[in-house]
Amino acid sequence: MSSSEILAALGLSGDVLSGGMLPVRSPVDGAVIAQLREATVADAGAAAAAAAEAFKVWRSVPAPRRGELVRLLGEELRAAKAELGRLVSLEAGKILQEGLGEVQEMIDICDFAVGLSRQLYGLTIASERPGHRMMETWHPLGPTLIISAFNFPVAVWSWNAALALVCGNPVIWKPSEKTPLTALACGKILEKALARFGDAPANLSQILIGGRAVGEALVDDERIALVSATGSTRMGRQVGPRVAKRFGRSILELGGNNAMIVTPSADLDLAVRAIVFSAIGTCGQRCTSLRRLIVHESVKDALLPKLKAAYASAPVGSPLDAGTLVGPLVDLDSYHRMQGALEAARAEGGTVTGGERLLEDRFPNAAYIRPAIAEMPGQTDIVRAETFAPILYVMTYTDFETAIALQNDVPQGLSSCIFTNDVREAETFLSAAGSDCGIANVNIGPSGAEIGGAFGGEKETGGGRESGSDAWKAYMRRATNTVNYSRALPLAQGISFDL
Ligand code: UN1
Repeated sequence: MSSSEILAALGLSGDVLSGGMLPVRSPVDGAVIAQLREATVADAGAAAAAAAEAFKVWRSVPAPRRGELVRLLGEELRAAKAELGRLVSLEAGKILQEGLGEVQEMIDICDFAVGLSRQLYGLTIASERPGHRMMETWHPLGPTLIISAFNFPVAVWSWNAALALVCGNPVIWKPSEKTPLTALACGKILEKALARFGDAPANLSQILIGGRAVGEALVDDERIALVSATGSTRMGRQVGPRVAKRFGRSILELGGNNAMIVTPSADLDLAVRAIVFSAIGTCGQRCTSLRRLIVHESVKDALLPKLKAAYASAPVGSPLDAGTLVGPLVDLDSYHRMQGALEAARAEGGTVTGGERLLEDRFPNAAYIRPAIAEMPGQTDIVRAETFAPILYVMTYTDFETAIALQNDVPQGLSSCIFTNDVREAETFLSAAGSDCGIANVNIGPSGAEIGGAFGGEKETGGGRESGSDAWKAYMRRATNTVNYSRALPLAQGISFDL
């Protein structure tokens, strides 16, 4: 299937794809597959105003009815899974299996959100006053801006959109400039669901393709109640304070520098499989990708040769070809950043295996690389930085406390894991004195989280939580209500205030 056939199958063709100033390049071969028109700052203001209007209607639609829209979205996504998965591959460069997995993640969150739409419950709380009842009510918050990154171009939108929509909030989506086509395709899919739904307000969902100026205008707009931004820590450092300045709310999903501790009792075969998937899957471009391996010195010699053999034999190639496990980096800039990091690793005393460019003859404008392993003398500066590429830094430890200290001694705090069959080590890792990350796993890798749990992390990862558990609460405002059904007016704290 050619790129135009995939796009046409998703309802994208003609004028929408040409005539603009924003070139969309496929990481598969670097070819320009569309030339899109970008939104302006004025468009951003108009979108915020339209979302505010839509909110006035949508907030009063009963939540289970709002859930019906998301149920229909889930149905349309099921119908479009093959094509959308393929477009994700084409536009983001991840292998088809992972493109399809990403669409499945969208379907899963829709299912979750539909159930949630019949819950969204608050508490009743014991009142200290006779004849009084206290309770919490959760109300829609307001227009929600979703800023998403290229690496999960559609799933991250759906985590936010599915929850925001059932919670009663209109959504505006500013996708990565590297992956606007998948966003437009999702827009078409949602349009189908909206048509079947029937009476949703206009502009319940809007997509703005644009750069920084458009993003900034939306981030600063007081009509946007919630900004959910996924991307680099650098981006979050700008977005977070700007939203806070106007007392808006934000959910930040920023960098990760995820580690695995491999202990002497670990099942090494299991560990190797988990390392390979989480370190080289998505070509190391997940925010949950494994970047640091903290291995007990007694097992390093058993583990590393197995790992190096797996790295050497992992098929690198077009993500659309069956059998490929490692697709390209998103672009050549990423390739250069990866080389810079490997140079720094060498300068800091590391020994690097892999990392070289591949398939340059066939794909001169694309960035295929052999994933790299860098054996480091310790947790040096480059190890503490997130490089969005498949570089696995390997360090050793002798005592368990040092392993946990190394795990935590980075600025980021997204995901982490331990491979051990020792219950004391496992529980210590999960305890208050263990991993400081938002995600901490035992005997599975740090990436590939299910949607049922809250997703996000601490420190420079930004502190936000999306997806499952009670992450929905960030999309709603809480009201505490006290109702007096007595004929008296007792005051709290026993205060007497009689005239
Ligand atoms: C991301 O990389 O931005 O846990 C999200 C995972 C996926 C989501 C990653 N479910 O790896």
